[in-house]
Amino acid sequence: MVSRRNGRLILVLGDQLTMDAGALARADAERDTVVMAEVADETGYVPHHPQKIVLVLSAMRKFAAALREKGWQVAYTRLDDTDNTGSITGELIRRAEETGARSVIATQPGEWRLREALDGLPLPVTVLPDDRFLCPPAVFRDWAKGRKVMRMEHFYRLMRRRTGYLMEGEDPVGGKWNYDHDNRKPAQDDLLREKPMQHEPDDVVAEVMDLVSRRFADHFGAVGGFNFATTRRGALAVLRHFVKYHLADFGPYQDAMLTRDPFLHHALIAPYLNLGLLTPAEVCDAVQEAFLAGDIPVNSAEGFIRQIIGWREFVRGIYDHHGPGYAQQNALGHGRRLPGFYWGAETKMACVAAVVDQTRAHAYAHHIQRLMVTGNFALLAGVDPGLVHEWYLSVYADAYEWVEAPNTLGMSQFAEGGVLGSKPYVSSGAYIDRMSDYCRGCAYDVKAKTGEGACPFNLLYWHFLDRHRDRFQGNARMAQMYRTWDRMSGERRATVLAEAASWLKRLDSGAVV
Ligand code: FAD
Ligand code: DLZ
Ligand code: SF4
Repeated sequence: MVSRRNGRLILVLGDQLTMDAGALARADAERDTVVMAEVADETGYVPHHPQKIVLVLSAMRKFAAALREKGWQVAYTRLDDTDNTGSITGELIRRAEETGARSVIATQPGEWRLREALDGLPLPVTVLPDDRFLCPPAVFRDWAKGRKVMRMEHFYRLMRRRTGYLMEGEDPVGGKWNYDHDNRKPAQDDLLREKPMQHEPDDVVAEVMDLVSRRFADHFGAVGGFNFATTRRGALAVLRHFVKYHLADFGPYQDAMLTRDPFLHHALIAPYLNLGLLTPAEVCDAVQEAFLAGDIPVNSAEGFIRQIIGWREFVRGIYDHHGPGYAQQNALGHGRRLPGFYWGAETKMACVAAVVDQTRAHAYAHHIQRLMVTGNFALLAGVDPGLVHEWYLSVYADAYEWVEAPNTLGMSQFAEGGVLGSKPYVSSGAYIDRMSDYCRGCAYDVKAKTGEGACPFNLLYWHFLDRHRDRFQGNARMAQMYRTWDRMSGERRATVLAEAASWLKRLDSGAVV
């Protein structure tokens, strides 16, 4: 390592792999040293899916090589290096001693945990905003000021106006802000659906796969079947594939679920956006361009752009705005332990089994599977949201706390008490039956509300509403549900609650349910 006494250390974290953003954009290749480090603290804060670790480490190694090709001095630490200190701050201190650099420039880390660690570093650190996001922190702060509840739909309109995506002057294209009314079609088997791109492991990926399968053999999931792009070029190819083959049908089928097709018309780009291999702006540009060329219906283009400039930017703002400790919230006081079937133990619920199986195989499930199957079940059953959070943060290739925690604790588990969503996302089995083919192959009967073989989602739905009556019965959006519950005879309500309680008891006993 060349000594660079007048230079600075430029920290590039595993999810900051963007050439011309943040700290890298302001650094000087002639005198600064880029620090990248594979460290046990990052590979171990949750039991990440092995494919996620392979993805992050392979992408980091290739990004470091690309930086060196451009003339940067990169101090890169591999996980197995004998002098690896095991933490990002430890590696910065070691590299400062080695190079003589006396200060650090960093792009703000996504997670509060690392932001706080950098604050405690015994070196001067300049933390620059992460300018890959489309909404600057000050704009979100202004928008959020004084709001007790924050609704994505309101924020989204601000973002449409700021970015100009799908706008005609001051008005949204086609006259409506949201075309979801035209979406939400159930899935149909479609043998002609284009399959996801294949990414054959090259030498770098193969080496990391070997490392990860040795070191993380006890984690949920296997490295085999790894099928992610690990470079910017590969990520751009995935984006182009999506726009060409799937974007047109994205809107109508985004809520649909099929046992044998985990991907349907989804984009599969979240891992790349979150690593920095793609930027949100270029993704939206590609979608808008296809729309303007006349290839894409407005409901698909709008629905997709909303996910990026709406939901993705919104959850980032919420996470930042809340401050540290977001993941410790538990407004509903739920405390059940996470059932073993989330980690692959047997369950008779075909929907849960299908989502967990594909999660293990691909480190992927789409939004409605996360929200309305595994998330819905955990909420209905009253699982400790901290454990649910840890599961989502572990098992998905796109999972980073800033995006995962608001989705899990805020949207899915109602653990922050309704700041992000006006009502909990709970449903009985009927919703899953309408949107998927899961119920056809299930040991339970989705039509049965009580009795032998009744779908657990049906029982637990009423159990949830009943046990949280004080909190939710005044919520206008839930009034209809309580009216339906109250119209049932006292005897029927007692049967539902007793059967739900006994089902939960079997769950807690470890029986296969
Ligand atoms: P598509 O369905 O094709 O959507 C396109 C893009 O929109 C995604 O790539 C993503 O960047 C963005 N997007 C869509 N919905 C959201 C959302 N709610 N929040 C933020 N961005 C969104 N997304 C993550 O990126 N990381 C996570 O850790 C994560 N955890 C989640 C946990 C739960 C409980 C839930 C309900 C959702 C979570 N999401 C998370 C949001 C969403 O499920 C994923 O972004 C999406 O499934 C990724 O697959 P895709 O790229 O095929 O997305
Ligand atoms: C997710 C992850 C993993 C598995 N490993 C590393 C690593 O070894 N080194 C690194 O710099 N980053 C890694 N990451 C991404 C970080 O966890 C991520 O930067 C923080 O969660 C902040 O968002
Ligand atoms: Fe899931 Fe109930 Fe349908 Fe079975 S019957 S797949 S448990 S919703």
